[in-house]
Amino acid sequence: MKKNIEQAIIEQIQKEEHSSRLYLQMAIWCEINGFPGAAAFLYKHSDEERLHQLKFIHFLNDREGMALLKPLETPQSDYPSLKEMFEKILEHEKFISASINQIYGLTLQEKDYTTASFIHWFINEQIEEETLVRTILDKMKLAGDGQNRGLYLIDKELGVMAASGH
Ligand code: OFO
Repeated sequence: MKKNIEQAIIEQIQKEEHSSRLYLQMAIWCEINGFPGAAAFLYKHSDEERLHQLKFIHFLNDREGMALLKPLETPQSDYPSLKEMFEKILEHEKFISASINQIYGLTLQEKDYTTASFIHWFINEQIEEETLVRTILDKMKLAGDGQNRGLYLIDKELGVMAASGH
């Protein structure tokens, strides 16, 4: 595997690990702020990011590269509202999508079609994740800002989604 692709994957491993910790910290915020459904959803999402991280690690190691773990920044721990938290999630997922697309572009440039095929799974995964977060945000907008009953119902729904594997 070319060094520049290996390096891009190592950086992606760091981003996926950060995503996992970011959502873990968000889950903690939800749990102590009375949103048990959103907490369950985000604990689960955090686990999924860890699986993404591992997927990149195993791919790199299997392709005669070597995965490296890099330092991580401290995730944001406080949020003005549940809606603003989900806006942050969408912004973060868009950032991750851009990063995945960049790696894909690099694999094509280097004619590394094996890695391109591997990255394809993540391209589809990002479409799904962004759509899911947009749907949740649309529901929150419909419920209206600060509407306790609406938020209660959305929280409940997030709990159901987490239990059913969203
Ligand atoms: Fe790894 O998909 Fe979200 O960040």
